[in-house]
Amino acid sequence: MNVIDLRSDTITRPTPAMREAMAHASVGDDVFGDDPSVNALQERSAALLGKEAALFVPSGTMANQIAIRTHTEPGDEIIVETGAHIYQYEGGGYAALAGVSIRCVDGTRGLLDADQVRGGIRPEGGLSHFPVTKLIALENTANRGGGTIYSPARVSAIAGVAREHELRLHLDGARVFNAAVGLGLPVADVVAEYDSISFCLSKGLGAPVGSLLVGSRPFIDRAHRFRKMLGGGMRQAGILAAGGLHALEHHVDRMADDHARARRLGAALAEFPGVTVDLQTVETNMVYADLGGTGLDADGFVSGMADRGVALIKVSPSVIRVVTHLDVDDAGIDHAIAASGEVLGAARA
Ligand code: TLP
Repeated sequence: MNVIDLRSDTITRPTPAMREAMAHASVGDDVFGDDPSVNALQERSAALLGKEAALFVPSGTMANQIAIRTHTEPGDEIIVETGAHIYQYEGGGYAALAGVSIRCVDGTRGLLDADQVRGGIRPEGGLSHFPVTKLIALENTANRGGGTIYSPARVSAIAGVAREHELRLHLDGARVFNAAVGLGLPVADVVAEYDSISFCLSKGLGAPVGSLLVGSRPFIDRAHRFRKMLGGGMRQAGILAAGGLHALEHHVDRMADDHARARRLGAALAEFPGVTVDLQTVETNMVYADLGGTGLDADGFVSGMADRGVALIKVSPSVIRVVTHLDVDDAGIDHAIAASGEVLGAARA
């Protein structure tokens, strides 16, 4: 059976044209700084984002962890929204690798506002009792928020608070190109206020491996040392970088199709009795649906869909997530909608 895989946008396989670009990539030893394809990808990424420099790393998790380590010292504290990938899904790396604590702040639909951020900043002084707030890390798009987008105005207000308190501002931009396409803005405008940005080639952009950490030249120079420390120096990584360069060239604008498909799927799911979808959160390529009123839990729905050739994931006992991407087309979405109807209909019968 040809499975419609909606578990994540990380599951895409390289297209024939991407494989061609990768097969012919010029390579060298990147630990010596000698890989022309890695160097080209780093330069292209920095230029696209309007920053001085970039560093190619194996994963989004490593990019975030290097950023945290580079911006902080052990005993510092960082502020994130409670659903943030950095807090929920990176194995506690902030504590283990950087020795920092996290202050989680509840936002709305995964997004913080300036007042919420201000409320999370530790007072200065205080008889040395408090950890030192050093970094604010936002996520755009916000995965657990539903793939929601920060407006530039909201980011500017938060950046103002950061400046007021001399804090650094990092973006977990695993899906920042989805945000840029969703906003209809150049990605440089979306990231202008941040001191550092991580973004992933291996999600909506459809490359097989790799992420970039982007920022000022001194920041990236320091980050380079931590990449080595974590074992992220990858030698002839130009084969991977070539896939990334191809993705930046050919796979950005097409994300609008993924967003339209997610909206169509979200609207269809919301029509089924007992299913709740907050359609305001469906701004990019994700849909979270609560099956609370259907008589079926998330496990039951996931397994019924698997029987019909549709893969998706459970995120809580009653909530499932679907993600659209390069490897799913309109017919795949039609099939997923029809399969949902069958599974939910069978549960009611
Ligand atoms: N997200 C994955 C899972 O780990 C949850 C997914 O399927 O969505 N930041 C954000 C916002 C992410 O969503 C992810 C991956 C990462 C960072 C980490 O990227 P990788 O998997 O490359 O380490």
